[in-house]
This record gives sequence, C-alpha cells and structure tokens, in this order.
Amino acid sequence: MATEQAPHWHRWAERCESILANAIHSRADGDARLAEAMAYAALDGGKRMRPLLVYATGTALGASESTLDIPAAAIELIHAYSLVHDDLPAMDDDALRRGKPTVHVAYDEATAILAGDGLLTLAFELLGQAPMAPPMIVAMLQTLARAAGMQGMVAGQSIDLAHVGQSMSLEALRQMHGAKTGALIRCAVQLGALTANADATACAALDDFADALGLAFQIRDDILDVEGDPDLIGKTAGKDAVNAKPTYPALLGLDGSRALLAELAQRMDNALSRVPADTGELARLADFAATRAH
Ligand code: GRG
Repeated sequence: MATEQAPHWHRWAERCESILANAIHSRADGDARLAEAMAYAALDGGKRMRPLLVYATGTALGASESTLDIPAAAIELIHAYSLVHDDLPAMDDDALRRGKPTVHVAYDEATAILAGDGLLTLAFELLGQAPMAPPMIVAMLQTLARAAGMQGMVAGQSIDLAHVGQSMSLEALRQMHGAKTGALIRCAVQLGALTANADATACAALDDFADALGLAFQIRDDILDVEGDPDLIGKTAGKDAVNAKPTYPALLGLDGSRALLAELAQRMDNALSRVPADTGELARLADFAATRAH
C-alpha cells in the first residue's frame, strides 16, 4: 500500500475509509445487496491517491483534516464508480481489480452498473451535505461534476474506447489521458485548494503540478501494464497490448516513456517550488505516482 510510505498517508486513508464505510452502510436500507456490492467496490482497497491528494493539498495550505474528509471521500467514490464501469464487459472487460474479482464477476452485470451508479450519486449526495458554507459546497459540486463528466473523465473514456486498435498521435494521447485520468487528479488538488481558500497564485502553480502529476500517473500505469507484477498491481497485466490500446510505451517505447516521466518529475518540482507552503507531502505523492510498483 502507498500508505505504508508516510504516516500521514495511512491516517488520511483511514479517515477516508471510515467516511466511505459509514456513508454506504448507513444507507443499506435501500437495498442490502446493492450496498454490499458498493462496499465491495469502494472499501478496503486501492491506493487512495485522489483522497491523499485532497488531504496533502488542503493541509499544506492550512485546512484542517476534518474539513477535507468529505471532499476526499467524494472524489474516491467517483473514482470507485469509474473503475466498476470501466471493468464491465462493454468497456475494458476485466475480471480482476484490486486483487479480487471485479464487481460484475463477483455479483452480476446489472448489479455492477447499479453499484457504479450508486457510488457516483453518493459522491454528490455526500458533498452536498459537507459542513461548509453553501457557496463553497456549490463550487465543489461544480468542480467535481465538471472533472467527472462529459468534458472530463467520461469524455476521456469515450475517446479511449473509440481508439481501440487505432493509432493516436502523442498529443491526442496526452489529451485523452488528460481527460480520462488527469481531470480527476487535477480535481483532487483543486478540492484541497478550494477547502483551504487558496489564492490564485497558489491555485495556478498547483494546477500545473496536478496536470503533470496526472500524466505521470498515467505513464507509470502504462509502464506497469507492460512490466508490472500482476500480484502487485492487482489486475491483469498486458491488457493494453491485448486490447490494442494506444499507450505511451507503444508510442515512445519503455525508455522514451521513462524519459518523459523524468521530465514531468522536474516540472512537478518546479511547480511546487512556486507554492508558498510546505509541499513536502505533495512532493512525496508525486514521487510515488511516478515510481510506484502498483
Ligand atoms: C467508466 C466513465 C468511466 C471512466 C473510467 C478510471 C477509468 C475511467 C479507467 C480505468 C482504466 C485505467 C487503467 C486508467 C488509467 C489510470 C487509472 C485511473 C488507474 C486506476 O487508478 P488507481 O491506480 O487505482 O488509482 P486504485 O485501485 O489504486 O484506486
């Protein structure tokens, strides 16, 4: 787990886990099996990268952990939904996620679709109830909806599926991943900055950092799909090649992909040096994203 690497990460991941567990279990009276499938998808697994980014950004800029809890949990719910739907037969058709059978395999396809829908909508329900001033809640709802929706993650996924078996330029690949993976990572940093009422200068530098981080995270993901240990990554390796997906290693080779990662690491350092705060935890998360083994 990423959270073994820094004591804050472990505590932040636990806080997020407890909000998620509470939110899902306390609503199980709607339909117990649906709630069980949602818990199966969202709890006890994953690196919690997006919540950690919310906490690391927000606390660096002076926000308290308790004000960051709901934004952190909300973005993880969106991420969890996206994984459940991405794994469906109509999309990536994956049988393994986070080291266990995917939701449609463990339950059934209809339940997986509904569990994803439940996680997606729960994110906005939770955020709408956050203990914050209403204008702040509205800003957060808009930020999360925009990142997750038809100009963000959903668009990226759609473009990705449309390009299976087709070639893609490096710029088109960057744009596709900027939407599919990057939008939510940028959003995590934005939610932390919003909670802390960060000024425009800090927000601009953090957005530059998060843009590079999203890309680095994706390139590392592509590299792991080629050379990662399936036991560590917890999903089927080599799927990109089998599915004829355009990827960074396919376009640049493994060495070229690593060289791009090194450039991005430099850009992230540079961006963080422009944030007038102690950004040590963000730097550690950036390093983890670019070098992770899972
Ligand atoms: C279904 C609308 C919709 C979108 C799906 C997330 C996603 C978009 C697709 C997943 C496919 C993929 C491999 C994306 C690349 C990077 C990525 C998001 C990996 C999974 O995120 P991690 O590594 O997962 O943070 P954990 O399990 O650690 O939370």
